[in-house]
Amino acid sequence: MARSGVLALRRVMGQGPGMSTIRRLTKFCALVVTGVALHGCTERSVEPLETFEVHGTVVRVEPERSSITIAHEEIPGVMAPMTMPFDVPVGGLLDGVKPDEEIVFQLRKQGDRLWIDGIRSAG
Ligand SMILES: [Cu+2]
Repeated sequence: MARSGVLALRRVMGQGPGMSTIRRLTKFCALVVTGVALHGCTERSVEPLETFEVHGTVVRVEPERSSITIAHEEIPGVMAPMTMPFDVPVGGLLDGVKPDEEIVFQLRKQGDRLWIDGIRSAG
């Protein structure tokens, strides 16, 4: 289907696209973009957003990668105690956070996605 689409596109380009062809292509692209966007939204909203307050010790802070590695305690129903990196998409959350610091962090889970959107010192 993609292949025939490319062939059709080539044929159109070869003839030199008329105004109506360009309009049709624009409409088609808009539909595809909208479809992808709606699909993405639907998929995301199906997964429940879960929140966990987790205790851990900071191992590594990498603001340039929006990442923090934490030796964390058990997260019931999610995972056993371990040391692992977490995404921290919210800017500024890693400011002042240092290795060996004891923290309580707010972990968000939606489907397979995990990220941290809150960090405070446990001391
Ligand atoms: Cu883990």
